Amino acid sequence: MDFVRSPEQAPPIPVKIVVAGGFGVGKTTTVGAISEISPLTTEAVMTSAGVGVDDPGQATGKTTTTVAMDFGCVTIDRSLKLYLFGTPGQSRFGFMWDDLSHGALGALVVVDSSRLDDCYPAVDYFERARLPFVVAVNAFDGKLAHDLDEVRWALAIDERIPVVAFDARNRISVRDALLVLLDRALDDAVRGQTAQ
Ligand SMILES: Nc1nc2c(ncn2[C@@H]2O[C@H](COP(=O)(O)OP(=O)(O)OP(=O)(O)O)[C@@H](O)[C@H]2O)c(=O)[nH]1
Ligand SMILES: [Mg+2]
Repeated sequence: MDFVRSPEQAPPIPVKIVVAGGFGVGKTTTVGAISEISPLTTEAVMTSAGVGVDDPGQATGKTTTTVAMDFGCVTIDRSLKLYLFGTPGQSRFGFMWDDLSHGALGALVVVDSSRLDDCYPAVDYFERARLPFVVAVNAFDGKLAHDLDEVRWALAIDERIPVVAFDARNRISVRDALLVLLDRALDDAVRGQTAQ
């Protein structure tokens, strides 16, 4: 009997991806929209103690917040399966980001274009972490408060970092944003190899 697996039978390569961003930008929504398993979430009800501290912006119906992480997964093709780790957005949980990013191939940094000042720390974090990332601007209700060039300028995003618009509630739109990230990570890896 032959116990050697053919490439078609080999299990997909697991790849860790972080879905990060400021408070209430749509990270949990993003993971939930694409995950092929019921996503693991750690939502806690927001209390009045957060009023004036946590501004959910356009997400005025928001009643819960992530306090540890979101987890989901999606098979891209026979050779690749993504494991998605969503971060908490509130800055007081920032200490979790190092652990959640450990071993990740890259990050999808979700941005709400109407609250750019809340989104800068996430962009800054991944620039310093030297992890490939893509800035994904969540078009709440199909509209962007600023166009993509303005977002790039306001957040001082390097021209080599892709900035894309997407809809966190739409599976295909999330998939497309993740494919841009995979492309970007592959580019980085190839560039790193040729520089050696
Ligand atoms: N209308 C609209 N609502 C959205 C969209 N994306 C997210 N929401 C809503 O916005 C709220 C916040 O989304 P979440 O996915 O919880 O945001 P988050 O970034 O995970 O929030 P934290 O974990 O608290 O930082 C939820 O009530 C969503 O239903 C969108 O594209 N359009
Ligand atoms: Mg969340």
